[in-house]
Order: sequence, then structure tokens, then C-alpha cells
Amino acid sequence: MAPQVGVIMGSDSDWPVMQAAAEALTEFEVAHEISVVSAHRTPQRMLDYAREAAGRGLKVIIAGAGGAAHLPGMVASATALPVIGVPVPLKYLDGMDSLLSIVQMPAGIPVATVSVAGARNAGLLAVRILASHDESLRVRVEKFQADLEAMVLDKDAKLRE
Ligand code: RP5
Repeated sequence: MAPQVGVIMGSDSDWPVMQAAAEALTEFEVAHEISVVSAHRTPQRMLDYAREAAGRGLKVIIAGAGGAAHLPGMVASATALPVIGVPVPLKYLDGMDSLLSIVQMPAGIPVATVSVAGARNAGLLAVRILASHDESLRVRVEKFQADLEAMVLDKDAKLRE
């Protein structure tokens, strides 16, 4: 099946964080592709990727980067697809640099930013975006949420056993 979600990152060093996005997509059987696309080391590749993404059938792009994390915003500027940004924490500043770089987009070019290292939620948000026009996927998201609720209630009950 053609990929519906593109998971991209500025460096292969981002993969330990970003793999949680891919895992969430796999859990929901959403076809996806994974690429390293650097805004500053491979700028032309980044522009080509963003401009061709919709035409290739992608519906959502998840972009992770650390430090001066301009990849999600730059990709969002060159595509009309929804872009979800994942701030990757590096050695210094606890990911605050990445978070602020990604979340502070000027009006006009939105990037839906998840928490620092929040790649799992990025994957789940991409699933929800797809589920907004896919009834069977929406039902699975609802079951996923119900399972989460049941798990918490079960743990709560076990506290009193
Ligand atoms: C960013 O620079 C990447 O997204 C990565 O988080 C960071 C460091 O990259 P490497 O020096 O590990 O390749 O562009």
C-alpha cells in the first residue's frame, strides 16, 4: 500500500526518538515511509520532498529535528499537507531549543507541535487526522482510547485488592 504518512528527521541521530512515531503508525496499520531529510545539509532534498509529498499520496508529514530545528517549519512552507513537528532533545538545553524552534511558527504556516520527544503522540495524531475521514480507523482510535481507560481503571482497582 502507498505510504500515507511521511516520517522525516533531520539526522539519523534523531531515530531513537522518532521511531516511536513509526511504531504508533504500525500499530494502526497505517502505511508510512521513513527518511532522513535535513533542512540545512540537504536543502534541495527537503524542498523536493515537501513539494512532491502530496502528489505521491502522502496525507500527513511528521518531522522531527533537534537544536535549531527548522525542518518542520520549512517543510510546512513548501507543502499544503498537515505537518506535525517533534522537538528532539539534544545534549544541551533539554530540548527547549528544539521545542521553541518548532512551536513558535509565525502565523500563516502552521506546524502542530507535540511535546519534547513526543514522537508517539505525533504518530497517534497522524492516525487521528487520517481517521477524521476514515470510519474504520476512527473506530479503532475509539477502541484504543477505551482500552487506555480500562487499563487505568484496572490499575486503580488493583490498588485496593
Ligand atoms: C538536527 O541536528 C538534527 O535533527 C539533529 O537533531 C541534530 C544533530 O544532528 P547530527 O549532528 O547528530 O547529525 O538538524
